[in-house]
Amino acid sequence: MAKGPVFIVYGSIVLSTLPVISCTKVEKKTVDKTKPNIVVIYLDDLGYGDISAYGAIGIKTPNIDALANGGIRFTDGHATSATCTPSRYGILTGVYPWRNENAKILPGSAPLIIDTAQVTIPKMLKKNGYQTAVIGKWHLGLGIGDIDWNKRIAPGPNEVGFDYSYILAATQDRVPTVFIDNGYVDNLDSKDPIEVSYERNFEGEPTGKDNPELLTMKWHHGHNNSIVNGIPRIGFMKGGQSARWSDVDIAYHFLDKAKTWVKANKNGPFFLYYALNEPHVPRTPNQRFVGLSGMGPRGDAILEADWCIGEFMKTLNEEGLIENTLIVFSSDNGPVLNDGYYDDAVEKLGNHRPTGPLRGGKYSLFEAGTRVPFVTYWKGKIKPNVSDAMVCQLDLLASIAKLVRVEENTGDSQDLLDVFMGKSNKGRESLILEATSRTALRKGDWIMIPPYKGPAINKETNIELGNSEGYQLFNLKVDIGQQNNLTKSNPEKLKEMINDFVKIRGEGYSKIEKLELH
Ligand code: NG6
Ligand code: CA
Repeated sequence: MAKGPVFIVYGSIVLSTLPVISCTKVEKKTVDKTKPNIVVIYLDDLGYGDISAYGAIGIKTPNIDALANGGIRFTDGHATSATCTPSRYGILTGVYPWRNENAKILPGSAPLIIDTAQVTIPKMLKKNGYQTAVIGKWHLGLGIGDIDWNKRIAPGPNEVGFDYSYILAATQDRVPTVFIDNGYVDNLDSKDPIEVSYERNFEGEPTGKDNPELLTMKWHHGHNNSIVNGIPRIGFMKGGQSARWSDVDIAYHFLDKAKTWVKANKNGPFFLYYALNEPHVPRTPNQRFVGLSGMGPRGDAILEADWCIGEFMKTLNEEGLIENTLIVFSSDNGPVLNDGYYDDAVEKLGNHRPTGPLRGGKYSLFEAGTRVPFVTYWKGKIKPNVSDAMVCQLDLLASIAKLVRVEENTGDSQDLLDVFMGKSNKGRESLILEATSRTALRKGDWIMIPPYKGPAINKETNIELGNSEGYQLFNLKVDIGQQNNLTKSNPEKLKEMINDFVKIRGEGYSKIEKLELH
């Protein structure tokens, strides 16, 4: 929380033109220019083609566009993974998620997967005088197993560097459907304790599977356990009635918390990880946004998130923080339409292409799995531009360390501060991409996907996963849609890519079946 008095801050030029008023004491706060505020705005399952600044035609996202067009719009920016938990692990720790075998999509009751001794962006910044907060979706586990949701839940975000945490534990479709405020379930009535299980139902509690008559949203695959607000979820819960969230108010609630926290910490420096839940399932836009996109709840949820970002930016502006705040905007993985509920995402899509020109989607090793909207914005400091440099969310840790002049690196995270600031176009040379524990190598314009067993297309989500019996090699410069497998015509390149891949992946590669190269 804010400490000390609130000072009026004048830039030196303005100050020198001010008339000297003898009896008014003007206190000048020295703004530490080496310590700007940093805000990461992180969406959930937003695709490369989902916002107008990235080419969407059927949907208008003016507030995200303002960031993208007023900052650097990266065309080759990546999440570390094609699903949530590993990407969030990567962005906060600067470590490849495939190094941590627990960095997989987690149930709501899973233990914390970040080691409390590990470096994280908030921890590094906190040590250097920052106030730090996470508001929104967590999905990195809590506690050490067997959580009692009626007591303080720890370790969690507060134990890995966040001074303040206001989160939903996992996902909107997983229990417990409650907010957690600095480790305590918010609004919990001790006379109605909350119980959670991912193994079995609590006696007498209705489920999506057995009680379809109670549902306001129908499940398509998975999502047939406990029912909260008419929506069937993953996992079982009981009690905690007063603490249960209202699905249609989640976006507002997090926005409100984010604005309040920024105002209370405006004297900075601060780091806010604002992790919106949209457009992840179940898509429950507030009434104000229902029907606005013409694409059903998925499109409406994107418009709602865009509006929240606009409101949040207004707060930064009103508080005079906009010129001293670096904003990073991105998404945790690529898009999916049918992720387990009937919500018209497929039926009402029209001409909209959530993946833009890319192949695959969430869960996929093809580009649309990890290539996501990625923007850096800093009014007055970053000149608007478009960058084709390859960058990854993994690189924020080392780059932010450089920005605030501290020595910190993890080996995996690369210092790309100049690229993020628009001073250089030299991004990463190579990057390991991950999707549901499978990995591939990106190097320059090339991507090599090793052979993986498993279906080519997931029948439920209808997404091409990137599995194939043989190696796949694409040159993205001429084939962004990954249509031409060049393994046969470029055996030398393939060999080089396999060698580099094995060098980085090490023993993890043993899981992959090596096929003969012809
Ligand atoms: C999957 C869920 C999906 C979503 C995903 C996590 C089923 C059938 N599917 O297991 O709906 O919750 O996990 O998404 O249950 S993520 O964006 O948090 O990675
Ligand atoms: Ca996600």
